[in-house]
Parts: sequence; C-alpha cells; structure tokens
Amino acid sequence: IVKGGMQMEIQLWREALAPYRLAVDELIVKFNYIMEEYKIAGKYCPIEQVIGRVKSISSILEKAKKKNIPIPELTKRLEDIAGVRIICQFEEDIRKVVEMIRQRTDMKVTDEVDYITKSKPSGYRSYHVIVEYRVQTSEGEKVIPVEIQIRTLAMNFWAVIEHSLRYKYGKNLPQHISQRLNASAEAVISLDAEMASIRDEILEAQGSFRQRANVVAEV
Ligand code: 0O2
Repeated sequence: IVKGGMQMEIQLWREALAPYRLAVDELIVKFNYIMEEYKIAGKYCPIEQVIGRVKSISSILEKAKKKNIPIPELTKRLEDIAGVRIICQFEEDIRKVVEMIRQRTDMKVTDEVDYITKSKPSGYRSYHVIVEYRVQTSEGEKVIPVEIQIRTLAMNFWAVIEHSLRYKYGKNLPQHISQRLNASAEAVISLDAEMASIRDEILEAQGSFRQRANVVAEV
C-alpha cells in the first residue's frame, strides 16, 4: 500500500511537472532559432549555447524544505522549477541577450537579478531573468515561471564545477576551500576581461587593415 501511495505521488509530480518540461523544450527551440537566424545572416550571435532542465523532484523538495515552502504552494513560489541557461562568449553579450528577452512578446519578464555586478558571497556570477511563459496543454493554457540564467562560458565553467563540489561535500565546504573558490571566481573575472580585450584588439587590427586595403584599391 505504501509503495502504491508513493507511486501515485510520483505520478502526480510527473503530471504537475509536464508543462514545465514543455516550457523548457519550447524555449530551447526558440533560442536555438535565434542562433540559426544569426548564422544564416552571417552575423556574430551573442548566444553561444542554450541548455535547459526541469528541477528533479528531490531537489524541489529539498529547496522547499530549505525555504520553508509548503508543498501545495511550491509550483507558485519556486521560480526555478523550469530553468534555461544561455551561455555567451563575452560578458557584453549578456546585456544583449537580456535586451532580446525584454523585447519578446511571448515571454513576460517578472524579475531580474544581476549577480554579475554584485556576485553572490560564494563568488557565483550570472544574470538571472525570471519570465512567465504560456504553454498550451490538453487542460488549456498554463503560465509557467522560468528562470533564465545568462552567463559567459568562463562563468559557467566556474559555476558548474563549484556546484558539483558543493553537492559532493554536502554544501558545507571548509572555509579554506570556499576561499580558493572565491579566488578562482576572481580569476574568471580577469579571464573574461582579457578575452574581451584580445577580441577588441583583433577587431581594431582588422578595421585598420580594411581601411588600408580601401585606400590601396582607390589608388
Ligand atoms: P540547481 O541544481 O541549479 O537547480 P538560493 O538557493 O536561495 O541561493 P534562490 O533564491 O532560489 O536560490 O535563487 P537564486 O539565488 O537566483 O539561485 C537559483 C539558482 O542559481 C541555483 O539553483 C543555481 O543554479 C544558481 N546559483 C545560485 N547561487 C549559486 C552558487 O553560489 N553557485 C552555483 N554554482 N550556482 C548558484 P539551485 O536550486 O541552487 O541549483
């Protein structure tokens, strides 16, 4: 009987989470389409990669416990059950992606958190945008909150490794480890700045090369 009850509960969770899966899948298709448009136009795209996930039932319950959210209120109050991550090459691309999201009519921005200007105490950096996204299901339209995390490849490298280390060590990392992770987050800031500077130098060199080529062609 207990097993049957548990299976029924899992079934209810599956049904509740299905529209979240739909929202994540649709958004991935849409952001990939933006990348495709840039590619066809032969233009540089501020989006490098798009991934997404629906939070597992166990992480939802863990977060509910941590935040003291009663289970019936979970789907209303947890805004990151559906999550989409947009990875950019350069930090300035993040701003362009946020603007792109603000301009869209198929998603409504309800909140923005800038962990780039002010990183989290862990050293975590990323730009979070919460949107409301409408999906059509057999039971009619549903409005799904989706957390879109926008970050550079370097920020993502740090966050993915830090997340897995924190998870492995039960979230209570020794202080000296947290300090080293913080220092490596600083290294990510320098790396992003250096990559942008290298790109600027290349663009400048290309610009002056083109200018010289035009002068030669005119002569
Ligand atoms: P997962 O496995 O990615 O789903 P809180 O738990 O209070 O920090 P809150 O208030 O719900 O989070 O929202 P916040 O701060 O915007 O964080 C939501 C998500 O951002 C997290 O989800 C992570 O994905 C990411 N994040 C936030 N802080 C950190 C951090 O210090 N390190 C890393 N690596 N990621 C972070 P979950 O539920 O924690 O995890």
